[in-house]
Amino acid sequence: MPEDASATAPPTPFGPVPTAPQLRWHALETTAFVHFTTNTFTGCEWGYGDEEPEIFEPTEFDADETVRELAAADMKGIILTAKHHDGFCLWPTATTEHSVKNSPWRAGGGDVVAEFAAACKRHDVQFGIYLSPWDRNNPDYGRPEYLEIYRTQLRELLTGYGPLFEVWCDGANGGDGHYGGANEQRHVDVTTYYGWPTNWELVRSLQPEAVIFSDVGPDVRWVGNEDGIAGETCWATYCPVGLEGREPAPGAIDIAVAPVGQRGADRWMPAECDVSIRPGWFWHEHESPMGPEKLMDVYFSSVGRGAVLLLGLPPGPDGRLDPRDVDVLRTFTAQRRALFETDLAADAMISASDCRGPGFAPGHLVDGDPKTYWATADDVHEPHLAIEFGRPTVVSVVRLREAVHLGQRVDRVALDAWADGAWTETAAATSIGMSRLIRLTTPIETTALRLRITAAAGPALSELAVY
Ligand code: FUL
Repeated sequence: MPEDASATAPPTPFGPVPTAPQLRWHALETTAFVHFTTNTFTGCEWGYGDEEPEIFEPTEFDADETVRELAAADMKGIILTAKHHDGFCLWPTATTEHSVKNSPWRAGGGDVVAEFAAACKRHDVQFGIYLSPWDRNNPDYGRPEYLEIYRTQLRELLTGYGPLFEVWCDGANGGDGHYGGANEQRHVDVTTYYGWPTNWELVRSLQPEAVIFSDVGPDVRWVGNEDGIAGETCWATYCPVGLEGREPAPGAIDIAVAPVGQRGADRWMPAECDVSIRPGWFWHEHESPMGPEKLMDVYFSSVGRGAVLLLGLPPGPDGRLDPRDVDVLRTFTAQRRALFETDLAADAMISASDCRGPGFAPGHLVDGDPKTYWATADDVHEPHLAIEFGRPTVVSVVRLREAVHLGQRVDRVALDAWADGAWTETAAATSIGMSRLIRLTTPIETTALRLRITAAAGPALSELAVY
């Protein structure tokens, strides 16, 4: 073996690392959540389960138009509520009469899930499903029999609609409901009733490429709020904490831990930020979307902290996205693209205080290739990078990405700007992971930046971009 061969070997992974489906999911960054059911027609957020299927009549529904709009806003994946808590199924399931097959829409011959799946395929957008475990319509809900029904529904969705990128397991369980006319309270033990390990085995066997989302993963964790805000520190490593010393389960976790995760936890379970563009998840006539500036803040506090954004965009009763929501989405998209149009680091001189060897040069930080990365020797824990622009340059955002297939190695970074012959610390951040956007409160003008890194294991960064 030549003497320097070991010096150019890639770093050994540090701690847990993402699986291939998790890596693909990370790369999506922005995804959309489509909430659509009888609630769209009744004005409810949580339908009781006694809605007549006749009310589901989205006369101008066109999945292609919706998906095209979302794809144009860089939504790389779409998750559809195939069944929400009211139990109304958007596909003609064999398990219940409470579905599109008894609605006037497409004369009972329609399948919203199929139309979305096909439109996603056409527009090169990944497709995922939400299937509410809580079912306020089903007479068997709360009894063991319901589990078979739920699993049959899951199986229908997992086998009938092509590849799914994500299966979304909700933790909400409200208690009262129609339940086939019983109109009563039904409480379940969320830690045991749903038999989650069995359900997830079903997903694994039928859709091995999909990630499973819930409060406890196993692949993607709920961020712990519906505001689109990951922790300022947000580790991709996480071990869910249960309530009152009990096992954690969907619907029963300590939500204070979820936004932050834990450094040193033994699972890679990154955060997903689900937030609706509107106050509610479903369309309501008198509600308005958040503004584009707020949406930009949400982008920075989710994607900018290593999470994936799952943005709720609900169709109205005509089946189409609300023009007001579309306006916000388009403005936000244009502003975001303008902000990230020119990477000022691409033409700068980048140097590093240490380099692992050939193949790991700092030039990989700006080569636009997510597979290449700059890495240091194993025993280097506090290296720095210098970015020289060669002329005064206005900087407002810095983006960093770790080579996450090697784990989350960096503990902290500090960003210095060159001013009046000295370095001045301008910003600092903790967890990096898949993406970290450092947004300066006020843009600065400088000729050079320096990034000081503190890392638990020799860092491996795949990107440093400056805007
Ligand atoms: C929650 C549900 O109760 C809401 O209605 C919505 O679907 C949201 C995404 O998840 O737990």
